[in-house]
Amino acid sequence: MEKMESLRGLIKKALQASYAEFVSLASDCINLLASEKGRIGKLNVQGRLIEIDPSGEAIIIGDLHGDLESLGYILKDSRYIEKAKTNSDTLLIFLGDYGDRGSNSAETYYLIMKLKHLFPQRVVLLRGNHEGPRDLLAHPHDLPNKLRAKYGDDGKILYSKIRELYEHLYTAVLVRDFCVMIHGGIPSQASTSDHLRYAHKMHPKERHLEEALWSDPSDSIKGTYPSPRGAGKLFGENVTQRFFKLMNVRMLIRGHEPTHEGFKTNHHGRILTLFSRKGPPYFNASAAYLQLDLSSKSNNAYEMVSCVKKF
Ligand SMILES: [Mn+2]
Repeated sequence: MEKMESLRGLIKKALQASYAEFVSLASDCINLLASEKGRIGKLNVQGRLIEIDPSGEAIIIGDLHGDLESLGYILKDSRYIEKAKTNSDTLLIFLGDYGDRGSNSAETYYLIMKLKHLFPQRVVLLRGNHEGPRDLLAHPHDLPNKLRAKYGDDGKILYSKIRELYEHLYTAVLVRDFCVMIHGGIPSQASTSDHLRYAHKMHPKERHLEEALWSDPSDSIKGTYPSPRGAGKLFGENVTQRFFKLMNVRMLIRGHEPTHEGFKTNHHGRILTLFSRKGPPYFNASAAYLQLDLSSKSNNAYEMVSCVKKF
């Protein structure tokens, strides 16, 4: 099979997968994630935190929200499938928010699970607020309707499987001495890295998970402020600095906010936001992904602009 055809083949499969294929992929993916603990290739898994050493390369993808076309573009442009097949150790890291809003939520889920299944040691799936815990799920949440429209009553079973998958998605990635990746923002009350690692177990008693999935940075406040989203918080630069000291990092890479250019910076470049989808309801001019050298000595996003791939 030609290399480029295999990406095309994967996308075709995502569009045409039967209920039986989809549900069995979801089960496999849940079992795979449930079994991940300790050292897996370059990944070191404890709780819902993945730690990696600052070496090698990563392709980092922000919110997709059902935009299969943009995901296909990123995989093609980054030559990710070819790299993964030829044993390169390039990581593919998704920052969460896979479904809802776009026209291909079901297919996007199929493809991200398929990638995890094909390259388990090289694909990381973070949890977004659209994959939140049962008491705190984002709206609009049209994934169940999309599954029902495509698979009929079987779509309901498929949806409950995907809800089960949410419980296994990761809260954060820590690249030691460099950066942390989280869907939304910083857990402002965290006083140890375990608060990130086990945020899923402490929820809803503690708000670490809620803030990780929902919060947004603000350049005009100190401390935290209630978020207009109704969950999570707005957090100022002093909160970011305190957390960076705790985690021994100098940058946060996140998704969660739509941006007109596909990316934006906050807190003097210490926070980089990626938005990797196009179309309604935001109609952003560009989307972007990040091709990052994990051994980078960059101190802020301004020094990483050449790694931001706009499309
Ligand atoms: Mn989000």
